[in-house]
Amino acid sequence: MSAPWWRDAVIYQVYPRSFADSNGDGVGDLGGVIQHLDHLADLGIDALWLSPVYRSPQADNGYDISDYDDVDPLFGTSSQLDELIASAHARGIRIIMDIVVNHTSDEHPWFVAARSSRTDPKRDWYWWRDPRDGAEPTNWASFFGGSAWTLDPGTGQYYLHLFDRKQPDLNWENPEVRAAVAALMRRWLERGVDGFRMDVINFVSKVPGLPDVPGVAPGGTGFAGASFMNGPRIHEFLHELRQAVQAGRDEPVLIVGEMPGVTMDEAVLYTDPARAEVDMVFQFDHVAVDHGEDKWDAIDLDLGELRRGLYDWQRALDRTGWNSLYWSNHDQPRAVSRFGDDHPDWWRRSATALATVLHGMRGTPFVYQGEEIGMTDFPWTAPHELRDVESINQLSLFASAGLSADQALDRVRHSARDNARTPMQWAPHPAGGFTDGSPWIAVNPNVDWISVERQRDDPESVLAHYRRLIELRHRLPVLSQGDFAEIPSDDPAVWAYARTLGDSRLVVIANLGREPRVLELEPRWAGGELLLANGPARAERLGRLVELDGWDARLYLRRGGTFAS
Ligand code: ISL
Repeated sequence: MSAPWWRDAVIYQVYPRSFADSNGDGVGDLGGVIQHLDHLADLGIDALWLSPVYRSPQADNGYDISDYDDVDPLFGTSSQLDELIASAHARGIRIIMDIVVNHTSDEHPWFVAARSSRTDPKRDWYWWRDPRDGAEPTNWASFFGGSAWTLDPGTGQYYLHLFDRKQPDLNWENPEVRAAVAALMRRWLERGVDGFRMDVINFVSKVPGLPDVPGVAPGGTGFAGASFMNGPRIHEFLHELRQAVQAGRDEPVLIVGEMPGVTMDEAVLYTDPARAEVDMVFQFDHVAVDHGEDKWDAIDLDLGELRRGLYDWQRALDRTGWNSLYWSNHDQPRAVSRFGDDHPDWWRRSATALATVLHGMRGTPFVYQGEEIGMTDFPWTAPHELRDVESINQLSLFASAGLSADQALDRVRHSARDNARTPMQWAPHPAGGFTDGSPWIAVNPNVDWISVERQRDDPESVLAHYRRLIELRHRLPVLSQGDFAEIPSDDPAVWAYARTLGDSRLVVIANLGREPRVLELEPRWAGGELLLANGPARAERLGRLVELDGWDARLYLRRGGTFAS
């Protein structure tokens, strides 16, 4: 059987609210995505993951869905979505829908019915509990701050929400819920989409009884991950869903599971094709390296730990299963500011070096909108600039803990999801070419020097480098299929590895820092020809001593060798 299409593909994430606004209301929309499809075709990507555009009260920017079959008027119309699917397909770009089914909006008709009475047939589609001693039934915390339980005054019971109170969790123990999820996914396949990214999908099997977090007093809140991450029935649920979604279809449907808290061992099970669950997972190890106690506790980046984590994932899924590869998405700060160096002197080279080390690995690379032009974090100066419910809740929690507004902002700025959500920088204009109106969130002031327009025809640009990496992924089987082997280096900033397939060997070498460095290679890694570099090519042929400038990154290819595996 031939490999499924995503094994040599690159997927691009569009966060529509921040991509392009076609009607001047300041919010990105489907018309804007359609207008900019040529940018994606020019980049060469294979599929577009569309963050949610369904009907939604927008409590969490669309990750709170009130109608899975309709488009929110904020983003356009259902027929525009059909037009997007057709126009993307006409350019050879597949469409991956973002499906959020751990929870719905509290305004979804299912929840409206469920809360209408304790005996409503939909009551058991969600999680309800009586108060305990007049307060929350368990000590679980919500990801967005505070308790994971909210009292429904009408029926006198609490409902569970791992995220905002406007995002009640569905009860997947109820087979009707699982059938409804499969049915809505099948309807999207009928409309022509090619796959799904499933939001926090490893949260849907909760530990029976929803036990308290040990060591946290009743009324307190603690992280209850052990009770809902990779829960007891998760593999059964995902296998059942896969069967239902794939039934009667020849073309494999891509399912990417977003899985906070997934371990490497679990990921092997989730992505083993023989088990028919999901095709790849988004793991979170490498995006937690700079978190201390929690994401608001920013600690210095340890490059060695970052490297070890990514290499460990490469090794863990080398025989069975498949990796996703990402630096950024709509929940993470911008990669060049976080893992790279966004000082103007180093910005271009660090953005391209990061791209090179990620796109050289085995797995399916994801590019988040704006990453391909090296967009950076936003220089937040005041709390009112932030829009995200998570940051806003956190600012008030810090205020209640006695922090000043400035101190609270300083704690939130590094991990604020809004860093990723400022408008796409199309052109060097104040509104970035994003809107003719007033943008819903500020445009980064560096739009005068970072934009698609400034990079489109520049062969040295970040954009051009991404284009080349994507083209190589399509062209070189060793890049899509080759084995991964670490090339050891004691220096945490020097990243090196090899990919091998048959008689081809690709060697990736990068310096993730400003200081020049030298890497001494064992003879077996030397000998390739330079294929791609992000700066002046110092060596056309890979020798044993590799001198690296600051943020230097190179790919060498050797063909016709005999390589021990
Ligand atoms: O950023 C986070 C909170 O600190 C992450 O834990 C994030 O919430 C987690 O990755 C799950 O994200 C997904 O589900 C959320 C939604 O807000 C995110 O945008 C989505 O990607 C709830 O639907």
